[in-house]
Amino acid sequence: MKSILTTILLSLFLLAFSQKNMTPPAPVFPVPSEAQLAWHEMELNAFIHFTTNTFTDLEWGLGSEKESVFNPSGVHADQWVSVLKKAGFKGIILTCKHHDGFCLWPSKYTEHSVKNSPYKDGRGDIVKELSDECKKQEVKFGVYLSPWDRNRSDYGNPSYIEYYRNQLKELFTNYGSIFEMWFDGANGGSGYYGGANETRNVDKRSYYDWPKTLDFVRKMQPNVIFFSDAGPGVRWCGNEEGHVSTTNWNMINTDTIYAGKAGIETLLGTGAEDGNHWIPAEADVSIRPGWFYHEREDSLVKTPQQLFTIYLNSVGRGSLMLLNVPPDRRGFLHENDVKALEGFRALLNEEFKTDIAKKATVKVSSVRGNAKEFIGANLIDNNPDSYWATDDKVVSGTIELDWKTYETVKYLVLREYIKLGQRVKSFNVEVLKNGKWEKVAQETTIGHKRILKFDPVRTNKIRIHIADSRACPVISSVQVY
Ligand code: FUL
Repeated sequence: MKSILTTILLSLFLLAFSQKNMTPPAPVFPVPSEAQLAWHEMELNAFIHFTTNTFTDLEWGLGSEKESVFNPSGVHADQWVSVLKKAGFKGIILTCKHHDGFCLWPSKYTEHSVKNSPYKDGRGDIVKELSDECKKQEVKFGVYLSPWDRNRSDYGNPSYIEYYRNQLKELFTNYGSIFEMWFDGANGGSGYYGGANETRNVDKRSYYDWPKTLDFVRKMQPNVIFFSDAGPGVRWCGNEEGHVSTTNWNMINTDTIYAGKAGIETLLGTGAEDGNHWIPAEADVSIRPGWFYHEREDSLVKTPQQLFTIYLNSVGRGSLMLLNVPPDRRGFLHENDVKALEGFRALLNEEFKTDIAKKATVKVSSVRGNAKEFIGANLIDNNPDSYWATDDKVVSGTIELDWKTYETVKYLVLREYIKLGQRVKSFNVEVLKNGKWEKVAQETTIGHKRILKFDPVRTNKIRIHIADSRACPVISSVQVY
């Protein structure tokens, strides 16, 4: 009887003990919102730059262009979406209004729009055509509405802000769900301004009254992600070449930055380990030298290899690649751009074809509470919701993958479980070569995804050593190609 009682007590004690250790790691703040998590998962988004510039061969229209210059022989939004979707892009952001102020939808607040152009005899609405097509082909739709408007006579006055908000209302109530809203930091300077032809500079910090404008939009669509230099949804990465820093924190201190502030490019690329808000970097880049279509750039379309390098330097550093592919005057994505995108997709498929981590034996230095919820095998189980974690006080650790035979290793892909915050500060990678461990990488952050490319190496063991972390490391996956 006594021994039964002892057994029961012991079991209860063990149960309580193991329950305690099964507790998942507490989040390290700040953490991403649901909408930001969904944004991270997209990885590849496309930009469409299309306006009067496509026909005047400019990059920044003055705002004085006649509506009649906007004259595409067609608008083949079905082709834009199908080409981009096939290449793996999950969302498309359209320049509904660029700096020239010309609107691709028939806004009732201005005459400077498609409604006064020859396109469909003024009955066209390109925002509708593209958003409908996105819905049909299940690609997310986003909008770019330039805060700077070189056409408006009242740009610089309070009434322009009301105009801008009225336009946001049109976009956010008439075209279905919008996943991202792009607020370009470029604003203020010379322009037509309703015939004034002068230079106008606004106080970028206060003129737009962003908090109020964003609240206004959130009331219409609460899940929208706001892009601007400084967020608050996602931040600019500090350059337009499609790369973020190798150290890339998803956090940044919002009290030190604002949209349009000069000299913050480096900070935007790295983020800040002690940042008080989760505002990940988005890497915007064009497939051509310019953002708008120019025939003279037909031979300058980036090659699949260049696009792949951009992918490694953006997505592969925990960021998102926002690639601009501008339609031409026929309203098509040009054949050269389509070919480059097909080549890019083929390269991605080829380089990341077989994940050899799946057939490896995983050894880890320690497991949180020795609980099966947090074991090393979770790293290769293809389940984004499972992860390997250590005990709270353990902020370093090792993951080793062993294969039965020699393999050629070219890429290592790591992911942190960012729902609980970004943690890893420093790690290195070694491979076993001729019986000796050889260091092939010394790196800092991981984040949503980190892809390391090596000179192909033959090995049967790879070891990832996390040297330091803001709290116990929480790693959701390891892939090897
Ligand atoms: C910049 C703009 O000035 C370019 O024309 C383009 O729209 C790019 C995405 O953002 O700031």
